[in-house]
Amino acid sequence: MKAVIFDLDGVITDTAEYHFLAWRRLAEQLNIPFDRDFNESLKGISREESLEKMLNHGGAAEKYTKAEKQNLMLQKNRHYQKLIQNLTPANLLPGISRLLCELKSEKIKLALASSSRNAPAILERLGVIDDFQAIVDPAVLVKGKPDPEIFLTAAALLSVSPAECAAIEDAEAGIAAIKSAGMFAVGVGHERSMHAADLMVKDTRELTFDLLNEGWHAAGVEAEIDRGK
Ligand code: B16
Ligand code: MG
Repeated sequence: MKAVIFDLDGVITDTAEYHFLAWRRLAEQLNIPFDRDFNESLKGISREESLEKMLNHGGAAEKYTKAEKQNLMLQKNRHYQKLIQNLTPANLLPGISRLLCELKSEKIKLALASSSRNAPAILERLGVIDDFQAIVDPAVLVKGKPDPEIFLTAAALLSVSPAECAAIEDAEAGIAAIKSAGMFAVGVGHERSMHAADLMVKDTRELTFDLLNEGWHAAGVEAEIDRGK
């Protein structure tokens, strides 16, 4: 394991909650039903796709022009940016600060693969931006998660091969992206949405270098058994 690639929302910090609040506010305005269960399906996917899903869910897919949709996304993002304004290092999820320190002292390279265009500002506020050697700019990607492009781009920016990377995600679309990138997938959250991960934890406080390293080696042994070695 030469590199660890992190998702942001739901892994490094709980901005997933702020996305939920901002989308719910927009949904209420548009009279679209919106609950935490539905919100799960928006995790990890882009702003544009999230809006489309939400409008479909409310039977309003054809109701808005392109320009109106741009405006709806702007409204959501403005509210979201207000909510994230007060983030501080205290908003790192439990165990993440320790994990970043452990990975740095093991000389593991770190990259960020977040679909959020607000990611650099968030890392800055959390005080960890300098820990990352690479941050993928989601604006340059052709396809979002579950496509592997974002994780493959992160590996390329770090000059490591995908097989040398582990990546941590809290969204089903993210785990699918990691697996199709040919990387070791670490899932944080409920078994229901994380079943495809190679290693699963319920909570970020369980994430340590030792756990990742052991999981990595165990998966390597299984892969060798699968190949009949
Ligand atoms: P923004 P991640 C994702 O971040 C969020 O999970 C998803 O809910 C959001 O729609 C997406 O970023 C885009 O975010 O509107 O800030 O550009 O989980 O990939 O770190
Ligand atoms: Mg996430």
